[in-house]
Amino acid sequence: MLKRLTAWLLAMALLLTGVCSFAREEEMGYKSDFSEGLDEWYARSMGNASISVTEDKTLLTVGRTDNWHSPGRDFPLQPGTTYELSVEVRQTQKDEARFMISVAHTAGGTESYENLAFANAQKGEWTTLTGTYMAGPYDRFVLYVETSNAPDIDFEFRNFEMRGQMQESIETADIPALKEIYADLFDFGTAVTFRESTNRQMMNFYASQFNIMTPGNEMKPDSLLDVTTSKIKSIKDDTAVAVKFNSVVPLLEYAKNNGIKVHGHVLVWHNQTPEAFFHEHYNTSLPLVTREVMLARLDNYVREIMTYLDKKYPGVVVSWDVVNEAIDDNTGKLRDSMWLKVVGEDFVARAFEIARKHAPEGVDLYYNDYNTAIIGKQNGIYELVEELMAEGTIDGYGFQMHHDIKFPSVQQIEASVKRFADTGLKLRVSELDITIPENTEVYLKRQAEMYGEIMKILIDYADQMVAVQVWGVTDDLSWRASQYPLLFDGESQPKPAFWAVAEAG
Ligand code: 9MR
Repeated sequence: MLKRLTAWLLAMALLLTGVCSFAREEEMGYKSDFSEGLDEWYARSMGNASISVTEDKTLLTVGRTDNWHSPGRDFPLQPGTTYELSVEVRQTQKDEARFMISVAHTAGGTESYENLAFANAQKGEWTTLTGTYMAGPYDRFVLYVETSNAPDIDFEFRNFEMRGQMQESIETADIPALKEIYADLFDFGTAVTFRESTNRQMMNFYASQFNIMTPGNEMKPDSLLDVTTSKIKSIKDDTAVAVKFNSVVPLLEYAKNNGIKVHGHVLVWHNQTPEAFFHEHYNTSLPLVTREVMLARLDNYVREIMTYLDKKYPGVVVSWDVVNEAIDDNTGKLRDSMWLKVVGEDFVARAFEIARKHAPEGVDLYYNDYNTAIIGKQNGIYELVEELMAEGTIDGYGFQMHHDIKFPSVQQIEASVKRFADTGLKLRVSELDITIPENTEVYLKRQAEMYGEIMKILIDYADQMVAVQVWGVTDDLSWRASQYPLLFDGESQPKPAFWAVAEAG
């Protein structure tokens, strides 16, 4: 306690003395300059063709026999950032030839391609190609200039330009860290989306506050299930499943390299799950698969995910929402969903059984839901959780806690936390945010009070509370941005809510 108080006082002192800044903005650009040589351009996929710099300081490519025989250059592009590209090309052998700027990008060792800018170059005329490219989730980018209908012409280019607007600037006060304030009680975390996960400055800011992160969308079935490859695999075996991780890799990499824990969200959900998952040969025009095929697919899906994560990111993903939001708001029974339709009433139980079978030891499995504070729904969730406890497959319950300053009441929240704590399960708050109608001083104060009151309740249950996570960091990037629900404002400055959470700890 004394240690925490000292840290707090130190942090307050720092607050008075300075600010630290996280650069969110940086013009990044490149313009080719062949005055000293090839400027790191090289002959890529070139057969016997070759490149050289001409007396006029242009880059000349000769001896081509295929459209993709082209000069290329590596660019350290930042996934999530948009780049403007342009180049001037000239050829003297055909009346007209079509040119493209393309990118060869690599993820997990596999190279793939996109064509980004196009123009037809008339014989002997310098022609400009322009285009834009938003860098995807890849770890290597080679930009190159190729043709699409003139495999054997020589050509030259000059003024290859690339401009990107990297990251907006973050200046935030030097404030105490929630992850440190709460270190003796539970992990403190946030949700992070792909765009944020590819912005190093933003991630450094987040990591200064939080020690556990949930991908906001990037571990949901519509991100992880590779429908195209699954379809191909299903020709031989309709239970086969292919998965892909490209949109969550930036977060996993950051987490692995910076000692951040990741909470997996979510294996089974009625939302953000491709309809094709439930159909024969992953083809929505064909009938639904049988229960047996669906369970075998789920088994393969979960195994593939757990195996990949355990191999590439051992210990990083510490827990999973196995099933999310299965209970209907009005009836308190299972909601209508494809899972219910295809697998049947026990789909939640089967999902936990499968997850338990494949999860590495020590990975905690949660059922996650919202509106737990509302009694009808709470009863439904409670019954479901009890069934899972009877099967011994569940480790904990996750309260989403998407609240508003008017609803639910703090008493309702407390009663629901107590009820689930009495089960003896582990608990977590997975998606905390509190909306307000307007961004005014009065509402910000009320919001701060509610955050503080909720934190006091959660602290009372710290023995079972494993983690508390807000659903996003700054109001402008929240899923409910128009209702300012988070701890930091759109300028990344701590709000009264932040101070209330910090003070409660
Ligand atoms: O934050 C997520 C948002 O970006 C998506 O558009 C939305 C679509 O389903 O899902 C949001 O996350 C939800 C989470 O997965 C489950 N609980 C409710 C969250 C907010 O809608």
